[in-house]
Formats: sequence, structure tokens, C-alpha cells
Amino acid sequence: MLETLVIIPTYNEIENLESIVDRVLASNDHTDVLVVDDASPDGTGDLADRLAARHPEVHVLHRATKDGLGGAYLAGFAWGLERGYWALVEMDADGSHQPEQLPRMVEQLVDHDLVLGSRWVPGGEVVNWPRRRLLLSRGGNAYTRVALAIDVRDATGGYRVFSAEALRRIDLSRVSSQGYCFQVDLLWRALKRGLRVVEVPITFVEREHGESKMSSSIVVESLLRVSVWGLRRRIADVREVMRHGHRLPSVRHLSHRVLPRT
Ligand SMILES: Nc1nc2c(ncn2[C@@H]2O[C@H](COP(=O)(O)OP(=O)(O)OP(=O)(O)O)[C@@H](O)[C@H]2O)c(=O)[nH]1
Ligand SMILES: [Mg+2]
Repeated sequence: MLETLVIIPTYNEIENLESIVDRVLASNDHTDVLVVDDASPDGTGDLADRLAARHPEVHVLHRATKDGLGGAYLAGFAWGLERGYWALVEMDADGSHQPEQLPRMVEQLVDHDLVLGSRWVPGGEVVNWPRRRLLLSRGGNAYTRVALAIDVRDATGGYRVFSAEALRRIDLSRVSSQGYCFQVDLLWRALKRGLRVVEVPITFVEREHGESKMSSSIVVESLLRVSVWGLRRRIADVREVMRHGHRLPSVRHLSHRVLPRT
């Protein structure tokens, strides 16, 4: 049977973890959960161990110190690839990503390599975000689209499904970005390799419990790195024209399409 692994990174999510794990298991068949906890001081790691003792589908990876969302996902991907999962999912612990919307995303792996849960395609929505966060997300995505010359509407979202094959083709050993930038980094690598990417509308709900780990340094990291990647691509393009008389294949039109909401 082809199994899916939902990777949930946690740092101080004790109020949210049990509910999200229960919802994943209730709404998804043939699906395991891997909690990647960075020694949360609030005891999230112990709760994860208790959930694993209760449900054979739940596994836990304990890391010694808080080392960022990107590092937690890379450790989770390595764990899942080693064990032969077919689909690997990124999902926040805070209830922002609805586990009930996952089956429709996983279905898309039949003819795609990377499925992006998208807030900014028709049918996608955000519930309970302050205006400041809406502006930040829309502005960040608009800048990313222009800088990288891509069509993806939600390049920074953290609700995604990768095929195992897609993760093997992305050179994960060279990814060092954190925060939102980690998401753009993986997407950019996938597009450059010609992987088939699709956006599926999702309903993103602001967390009710616990604290966001978003910070201004995450935004600055993203802005700088995206600018550098865009610049590098343009320089590579000019070189290609000078050497071979034509541009690099357009990443914009390679393989991205938006799925309508049903
Ligand atoms: N293991 C691990 N998990 C983390 C770390 N930082 C954040 N997380 C988890 O990553 C997920 C997303 O973090 P949030 O704080 O919700 O950040 P966000 O979703 O980018 O920001 P908001 O939109 O404000 O919620 C949550 O499940 C966090 O617990 C970290 O350093 N290590
Ligand atoms: Mg969140």
C-alpha cells in the first residue's frame, strides 16, 4: 500500500498537537504522522510520545535544540524517505492547515510532483488574519513572483505534498533557508528541475492557541535570498543568450497550473 507521511514540526504546541494529530488520522487513510519536536520547553515532545504510544501511526523525532522550521522538515524528509513513504506532507501544528483538505491535495500526486496548498488562488481563503499579516503575505508573494518571474500565487505557504521522487530530485543537502524562505527555496528548486507543480485552494485559519514564531528576521532572510536567486537566474539567462543564442527554458511556463475548487 502507498503510504503518506504527514510531518508536523513543533515548538511549544502543547495546546494544539493532540487535536491536529486526531484530525489527520480521522480524515486520511493510509497515513502516518511524524512529529518533529525541538525540545519544546512546554512538554510538547512528551505529549507526542504519549500520542505515539496510543496510535501506531504516530512517530516522533526529538531534536536536542530549537533549530528552525527548515531544519526540522529536512530531518523529517530524511526519516520518511528512508522508510519508503510515497507522499510526504508539510503541515503546521497550530491548526492553520486543515487536515480534512489533505485527501484532495494528495490525489493530485497522480500527475504532479509537488502540490501547494494555496491561499491566493480562486477558492483559497484566509480566516482571522489581521490586515498586517494579509498585506505581508500578499506583498511577499507579489515580490517573489516578480523577482523569480514565476506564476505561483502562494509560494510561501507551508501546507504542501511532495512525492518521494520529487524530494529525491531536489538537492536537499544544499537547502539552508529557514522560515518562509525555506518554502520558496524548495519550490524554486522544484520549478528549476522541471517538476510538475499544482496549486490547490485551501482555507488557512489563524492559530487560536500558542504563539507564532514569525519574526522580522524571517521576512528579511526571505527578501534577500529571493532577490539573489532572481538576479542569478537573470545573469544565467544573459550568459545562455551570449553562448547559445537563446534563453534558458522559462521557469514561468514549465509546469505550474492552478486547480479550480470543486
Ligand atoms: N521543530 C520545530 N518546529 C518549529 C520551529 N519553529 C516553528 N516551528 C513549528 O512550525 C509550524 C509553523 O510555525 P508558526 O509559529 O505557526 O509560524 P507560521 O505558521 O510561519 O506563522 P504564523 O502564520 O504566524 O502562524 C508550527 O507547527 C511551529 O510549532 C522550530 O524551530 N523547530
Ligand atoms: Mg502558524
